[in-house]
Amino acid sequence: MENCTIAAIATPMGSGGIGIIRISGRDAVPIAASVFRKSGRSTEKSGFSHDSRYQEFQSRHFYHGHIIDPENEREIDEVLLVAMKAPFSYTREDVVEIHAHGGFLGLNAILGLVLKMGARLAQPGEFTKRAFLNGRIDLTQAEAVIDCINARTRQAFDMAIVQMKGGLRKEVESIKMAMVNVLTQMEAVMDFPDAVQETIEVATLIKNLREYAIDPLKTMIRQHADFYILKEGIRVAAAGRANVGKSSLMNCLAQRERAIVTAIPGTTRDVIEENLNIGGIPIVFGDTAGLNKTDNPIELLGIKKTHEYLNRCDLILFMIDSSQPLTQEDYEIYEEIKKKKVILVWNKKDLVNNEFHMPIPDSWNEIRQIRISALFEEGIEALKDLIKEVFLAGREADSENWIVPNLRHKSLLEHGLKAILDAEKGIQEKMPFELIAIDLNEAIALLNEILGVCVKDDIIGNIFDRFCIGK
Ligand SMILES: Nc1nc2c(ncn2[C@@H]2O[C@H](COP(=O)(O)OP(=O)(O)OP(=O)(O)O)[C@@H](O)[C@H]2O)c(=O)[nH]1
Ligand SMILES: [Mg+2]
Repeated sequence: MENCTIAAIATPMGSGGIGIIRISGRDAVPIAASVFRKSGRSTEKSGFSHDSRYQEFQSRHFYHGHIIDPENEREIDEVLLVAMKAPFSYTREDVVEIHAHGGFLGLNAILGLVLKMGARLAQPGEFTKRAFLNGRIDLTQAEAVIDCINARTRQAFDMAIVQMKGGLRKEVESIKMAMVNVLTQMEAVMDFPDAVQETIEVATLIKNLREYAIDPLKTMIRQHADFYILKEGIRVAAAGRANVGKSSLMNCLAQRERAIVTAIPGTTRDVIEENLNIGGIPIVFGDTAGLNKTDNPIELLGIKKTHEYLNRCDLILFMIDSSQPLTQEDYEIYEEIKKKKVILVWNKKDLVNNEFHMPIPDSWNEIRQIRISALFEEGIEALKDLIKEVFLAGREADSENWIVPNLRHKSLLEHGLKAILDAEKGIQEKMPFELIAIDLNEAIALLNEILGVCVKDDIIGNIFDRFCIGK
């Protein structure tokens, strides 16, 4: 692996109490030392050797001092510096963190000096990539780091933490171990066919495969299907004709005046999005333009955008004004969205008698319905419960069992399962053990790919590209 020293600002851009510059690699300590003057030390120039600079800093001790530009002795900032020497660091390389004042210009000036002294600017995720390549974490744990940073709900965060602590890895390793055991038994048969063959019971092999590999794999695949949504979230849109109360509902859910509400039809033009947490599901909620017949060119542009947006949504809240008869537009909207997941939301229930039910076409009765008043914030909690119900169908995630594979894992788990099922069939049909071993070895290779063993560079590249710089 490339072992040059890398550096980046590890804290977010913008102003804050402190900001951290992180340096990792063989020369991290001497590079940091060359721009740092410990408190209490006179203006001596840092003409030390690599080794003496290295020894100057004890691992995991904080040093107070100043960042000095070695070219002109100009003081840049008052900082704390900590060195974490290999292998006891995030990357397993020598790592130095400079804790400076948080402000883009100051941090950038320090980073500039560090780069001038020989470090290279880190790419997104490069610190975590080094932690992975140096064997400190496996690929599932590296993926969990990005999930943890991006988590928008407590549940998503908890899942990321479980994975970061190796939850998924342990599960995958135990399945691999089960297959290695079966393979070992089978190899013994291949090596000493006469002596051992009789002693291996086909039923035992199959029982072991099912109990320790097939069932756990199926559980993990199901966990993905059931709870992946809590990790990834969904896109929900409010759709309907003008003035039915889409923006009012958006404001209700966001608990702030996110969108303009007026009694004039065609108020909303652009799609307005808001991040929400509904029952633990991360939701991007989109308020859309009313789907009306209009000649207004601006409204028409909004309507075009709305059609595109609805197409990309996981759930559509089809809003109807309870106080008015259905119109041709309502029917047309239903026809457009009926192939998607839809909840029929009868808004403005405050304007009608509780007993009143607008007649609707039979086919509409198949979709879930709810009555609300966005203006008076009535029925909103029930609507949130219904959204959760539509996606989780009453399944409550067991917080101690937050192992939720992502799409990449799921696909490998499915292929692995298929290979093991083939092996199971092979055993049942008393096929030659060599052939069964091919399937089991393939399954092991697929599981290894989840952990990042022998995985292609472009896959690793794709994963780390999702990171931010400095992580
Ligand atoms: N009585 C009553 N009025 C409501 C309710 N929800 C919205 N309204 C009113 O209906 C009007 C239109 O509301 P909006 O939220 O702007 O409707 P919209 O669907 O976003 O409209 P467009 O953006 O024009 O498509 C406003 O005067 C709201 O105050 C409700 O539950 N009850
Ligand atoms: Mg609106």
